[in-house]
Amino acid sequence: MKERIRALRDLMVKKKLDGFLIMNERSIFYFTGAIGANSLLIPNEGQSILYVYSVNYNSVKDEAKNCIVEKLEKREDFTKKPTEKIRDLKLKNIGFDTLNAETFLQFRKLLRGKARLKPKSELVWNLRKVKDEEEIKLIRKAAEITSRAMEKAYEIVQPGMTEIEAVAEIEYEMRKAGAWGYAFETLLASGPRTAYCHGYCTEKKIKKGELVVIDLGAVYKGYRADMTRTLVVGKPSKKQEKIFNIVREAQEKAFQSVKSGKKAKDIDAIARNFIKEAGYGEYFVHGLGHGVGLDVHEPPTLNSQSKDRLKAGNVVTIEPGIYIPGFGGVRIEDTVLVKRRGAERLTKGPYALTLS
Ligand SMILES: [Mn+2]
Repeated sequence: MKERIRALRDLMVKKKLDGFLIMNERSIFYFTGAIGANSLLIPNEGQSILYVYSVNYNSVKDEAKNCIVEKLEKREDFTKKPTEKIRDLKLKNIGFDTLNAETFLQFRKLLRGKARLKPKSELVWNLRKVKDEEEIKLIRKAAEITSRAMEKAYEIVQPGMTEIEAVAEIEYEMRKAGAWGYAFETLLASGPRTAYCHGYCTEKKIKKGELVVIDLGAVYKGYRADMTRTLVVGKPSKKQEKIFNIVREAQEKAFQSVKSGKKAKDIDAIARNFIKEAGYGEYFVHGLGHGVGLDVHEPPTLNSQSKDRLKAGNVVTIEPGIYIPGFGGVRIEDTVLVKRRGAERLTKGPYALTLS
């Protein structure tokens, strides 16, 4: 983690910043390993300072690395101490990641023109989107737990059970396999509801012969994985099989094209053109994928507008889908590690409509 602060300081020098203020809680965790602090001030040299309200002081003090921890008293204005520090250190150009408008104005008022605040979240994202060895280890573990839960899903989904009942079993399996939490609300949609890209789960009973889309992810020590499979309870119809095979092949083709140096939009195009040529272009209604790490949706983005170029160490999802209103949908998603040559699937598991 020390290297992460050093790496940010290198970027700060290039951008002529002599300080950086971080308020995004996952980015604070990224640099310090602590959860529950309020803000982190990283001057270009010397100690970084982590500000934390008294309620979380003890835990943050125990967890935080590479910084000094300063307590904020109950109801104290959290902008006061950092601004005093900025003025003491005579910092002039401060980059920041996420401040809401109110907080930004409050900082600006207290700084009284002595320093300028500049939105520079991209500097932090440039670091966070290229995972180091430690992070890859944790995402790998999150992905293993996720894959295990997906296998379980194929075993337990039965006609007659509600979507919520199925999710209960799947989430229990994730916990038993070691999940610290869920990367997002587990989605399980059945029948026509599978045509909704974000279908959550309901009291609807799963029926024989219906498509079931399951989108789940585990958290392990702060890191996330993301995975989707589509299955049919019972015997699939010809049309279900056809759509499934198109999505499956689109996902495989896109995955095969992933490697360091490739433009994200070109990978999106490979899946998109394949689905288009199969006649279902209008039903692939979202981007191909997104970065995964401490957040479940983070840079880089894989869609037709993306300006990102993939780099070894990126962890991204590859998740083409076809959603036909009234009929249903199919999505297949894996979390994938970008390597210098090619890529590696971190989530893996059944690539079939049924387990037989
Ligand atoms: Mn996803």
